[in-house]
Amino acid sequence: MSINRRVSTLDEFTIQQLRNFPNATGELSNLLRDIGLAAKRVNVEVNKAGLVDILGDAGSTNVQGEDVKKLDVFANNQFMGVLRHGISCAGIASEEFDDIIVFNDEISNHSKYVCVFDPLDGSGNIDVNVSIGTIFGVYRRVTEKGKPCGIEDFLQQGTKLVAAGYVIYGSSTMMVYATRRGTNGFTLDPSIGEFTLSHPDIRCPEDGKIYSVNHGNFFQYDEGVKKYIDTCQKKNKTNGGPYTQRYIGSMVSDMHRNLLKGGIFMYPGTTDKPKGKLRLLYECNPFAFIIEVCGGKATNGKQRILDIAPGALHERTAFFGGSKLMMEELEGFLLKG
Ligand code: P6P
Repeated sequence: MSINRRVSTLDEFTIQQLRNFPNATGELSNLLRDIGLAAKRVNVEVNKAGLVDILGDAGSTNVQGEDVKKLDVFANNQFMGVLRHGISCAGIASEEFDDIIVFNDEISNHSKYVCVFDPLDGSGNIDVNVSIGTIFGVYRRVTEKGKPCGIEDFLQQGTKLVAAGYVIYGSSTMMVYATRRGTNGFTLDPSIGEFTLSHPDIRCPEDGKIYSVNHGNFFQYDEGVKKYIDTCQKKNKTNGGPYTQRYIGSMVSDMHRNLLKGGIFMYPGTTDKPKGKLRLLYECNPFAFIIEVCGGKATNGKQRILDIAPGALHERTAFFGGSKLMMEELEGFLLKG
């Protein structure tokens, strides 16, 4: 008997969510649809990135005489543009800007949410055709509605996130987002130009056999991290292995694979960079939120990522996140040191 599975587009899904919660204002659904729209526009340009010679390199003008923007600047402008002209967002914090961007118009000042973005994470991989992604988080503003948003709206702990997600521009383009009610993945169907529900209710397997870390920094890691990596390499059929090491150098890609298949992703602090490389607000908090909604764990090695009180927009943190049992084994090594 064929299963008549109704395919939901992102718009249909978010509207259905709204129907399920009649008290909702619809602002979050609108915001997520806005992000989906911007993602589709970014996807078009990312897919052309290999044609730089024809389209012109960033900073040049292309055959149409248009200024060619760096892709991450282009991506940033797309996400900022849809949110500025939407009804749900009072302002954004982005990797591309030193300070917050306050939209400060009558409608935006009455909006309920603010967003944090890494508009195009891993953009250094574009010229070698490796998957890259957008990472975002959504907070309910804490400043008074009717007035412009402020820095305090953005320096909230990750536990205050209302939603978080990412877009992966890979072999297919997917948008994955989590709310407290669950995590769902939508694959872009080019035939209709819509994100369609392809991965309902994503759960991170409790255990896994994939560990992701940059081995190039191995000798700069703390002893506990080195001992855990050493243990991963020694896993075999008799002790829960063998493990495989997978590290693409694109957080969205590494995290997406580990989320679906089970695994652990690590960007530890090093002697050169004790707080690591990844940014708390718009890389680590969104993924920590998604991982926890999916049943996994995420810490900085000492503290739950979502509990960290941000002190600055672009502060960095060490990041360990993934399958619950793998994280608990790692934590044992970190405790011993
Ligand atoms: P490294 C990309 O530049 C990024 O911010 C993440 O997407 C990725 O996980 C990490 O840096 C890779 O850093 O130092 O291992 O090249």
